[in-house]
Amino acid sequence: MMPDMKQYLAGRTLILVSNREPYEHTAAPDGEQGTAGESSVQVRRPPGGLVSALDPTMRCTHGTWVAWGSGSADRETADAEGRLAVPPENPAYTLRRVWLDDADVDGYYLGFANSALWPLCHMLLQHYDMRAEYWERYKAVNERFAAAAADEARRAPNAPVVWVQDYHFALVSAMVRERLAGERRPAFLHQFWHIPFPPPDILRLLPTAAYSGVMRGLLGNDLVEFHTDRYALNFLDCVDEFVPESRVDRDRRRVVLGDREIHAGVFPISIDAEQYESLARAPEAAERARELRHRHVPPGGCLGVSVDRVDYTKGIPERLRALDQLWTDAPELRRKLTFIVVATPSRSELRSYKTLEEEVVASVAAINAKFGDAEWTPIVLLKENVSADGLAAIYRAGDVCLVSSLQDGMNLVAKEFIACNVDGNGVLVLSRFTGAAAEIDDAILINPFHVDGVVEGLRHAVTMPVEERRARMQRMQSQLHRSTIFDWLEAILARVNELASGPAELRPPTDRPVGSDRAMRVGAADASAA
Ligand code: ADQ
Repeated sequence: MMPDMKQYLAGRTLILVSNREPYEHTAAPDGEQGTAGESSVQVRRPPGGLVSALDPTMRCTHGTWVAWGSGSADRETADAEGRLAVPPENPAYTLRRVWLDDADVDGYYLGFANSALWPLCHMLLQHYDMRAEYWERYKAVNERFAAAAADEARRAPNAPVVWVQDYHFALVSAMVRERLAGERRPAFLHQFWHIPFPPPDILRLLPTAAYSGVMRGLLGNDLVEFHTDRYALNFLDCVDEFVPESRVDRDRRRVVLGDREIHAGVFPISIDAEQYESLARAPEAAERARELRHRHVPPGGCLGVSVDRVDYTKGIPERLRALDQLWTDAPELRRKLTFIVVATPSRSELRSYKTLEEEVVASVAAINAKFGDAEWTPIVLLKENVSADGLAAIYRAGDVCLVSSLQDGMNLVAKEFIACNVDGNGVLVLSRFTGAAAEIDDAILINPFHVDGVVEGLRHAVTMPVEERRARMQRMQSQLHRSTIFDWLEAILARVNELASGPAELRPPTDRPVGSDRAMRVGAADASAA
């Protein structure tokens, strides 16, 4: 359940910076234009756990969310500064849109973020592609977001807490800090890094200016948050190596740089477990799950499921290779084990992603031709974006969920499967190179680079006695319900509150609301609620 976030902010104003926006306005396609006077603009809420957890936080804390205005009707629905009140039906906070042109998207988003940082952080070097232009655009776009965030910090009625999301904005916090230098109310700056953080030998494959810029940019934060301790330690190793004037204290997960302290924290992200569970328990999901099994699984058979964006980090070809080998080595599992593979295209503008999509389609067709027959299709490939209740039904139908990421910051699919396994006897086969593997004790861990090991893991899963499956799933579910997305949020904001309040002698001159009386009263009420 959503905790009361206001108490953790203790009267501070939250300014969130992310690439994706929580509300996107799009012009309706031509055929759907309303008649004169009717709005032809639609509001879309991008799916995803992060937006669903952060939007209620923003609603109750009334801050500002700075994000890329990517919708076709975003400009016409915002003011000259890109600001608008959201949610549209019941405004509670400000969305500040930052505009990007095609060259920005190519250089900053598809370029430096997704062709350089993404493959390096996942240590998949064969996909690394770096150009000077990417870095230049990345700096320029980060500067634009920093300018917007700093402007919002100045406008904030209370002392600002700026929370930057992810690898798209490695430079933003240092830029905001510089822009706000000398302000009466210092901002507290922190950043969540959603993907793995690589060791120094990998990060140094960037040009010197870029790896040094990334590390110095991140040190603009007061706190940098990771999913696992391994990523936090890699970060500290990179600081040690690339920022020689800093002092790294690994035991306390801390860096001293000049007169500042920068903390590295471990906060494994999670999902709204109750919501997924209730979606899976709904009668429609039960019906859809029955239907899926009836259509695809021979009587007495077993259903495996997997769900991913098509991304080379997710190990989809490796998974298909393992299934091919499994049905080759274990003919008794033909016509017994069916797999539903949900693989939705993403970042298709990049050639490596497009090639991967084609490879997945071709491999599935080859496997189906090799083992399938008129009555049985071994792999059912779903390429569409599936709604949350549709996904819940697929997870519910599955006896086995296979997550074969080559590297993955956390992997939320593993947690969604656990939440939706309402019959309580599913088995999770999980890559040991996911953040989730550091947290979930009762999955069958596999190395996706090692086909024989994946085959072995799958055989173990499909032959596991029901009592063992139930016992493992029950433990995984209790663990998940003790650590949801709200616990994640609460833990981070509690840590921010602790660090931002700091020792009394170091507290900012005014931690109290400035400006209007109304802001003063809100701050006072919030503090007393804590
Ligand atoms: P992603 O790489 O996107 O996230 P993941 O954590 O698995 O990976 O989250 C994907 C989300 O998209 C899940 O909620 C899943 O249900 C959904 N999804 C996938 N395919 C879908 C489809 N066809 N239709 C609808 N929904 C679909 C990044 C990092 C991860 C980290 C998260 C959160 O790469 O390691 O866990 O951020 O920090």
